[in-house]
Amino acid sequence: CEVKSCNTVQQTSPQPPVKTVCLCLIVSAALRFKLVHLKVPAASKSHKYKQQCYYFSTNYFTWSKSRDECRQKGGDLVQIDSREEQTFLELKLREKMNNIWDKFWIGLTDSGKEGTWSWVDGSPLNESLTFWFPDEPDNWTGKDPDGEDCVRMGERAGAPDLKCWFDESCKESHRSICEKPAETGHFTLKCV
Ligand SMILES: [Ca+2]
Ligand SMILES: [Ca+2]
Repeated sequence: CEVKSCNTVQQTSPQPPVKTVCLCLIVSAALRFKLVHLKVPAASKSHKYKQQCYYFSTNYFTWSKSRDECRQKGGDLVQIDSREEQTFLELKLREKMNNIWDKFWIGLTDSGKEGTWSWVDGSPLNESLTFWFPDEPDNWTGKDPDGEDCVRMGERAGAPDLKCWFDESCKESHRSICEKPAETGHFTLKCV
């Protein structure tokens, strides 16, 4: 039953049966309730994509402090598991950047063993699914003698073939992308 068809019934018969009116009122109320719930993710700072919620922090923190912020929100720094996910994030970051120098930490690091990249959940980086900017990672020691063990992404002008990962000193301050699974609501998956 759609509200539209209910209205049609009401228009064509001046005194519709009570049962029809009641049913229509219930359906309209249910639809309104659903719409209110659907607005929740859009109103918050989180964005839902494929049953995951993403939070784009506006704080400029070191990699560790950024990770702490994500964990306080019940998630962790983002783990990128597919080309689709990288595409979604690469496009979304372009909207989120307030400044040309805005970059975003992701949950990838080689701080455990130099050159061995792993995600924050401990899983190894799939070498056939990487989006390194050309000539990265280079573990450059020019700025920080400890080298570069944390990864950031985001190019306001877009990245050729989505390749925008740079290894950088974990002590640099950047914004970050947090990720957590969407919670199952009554009508829809919610990002809270
Ligand atoms: Ca490194
Ligand atoms: Ca680098």
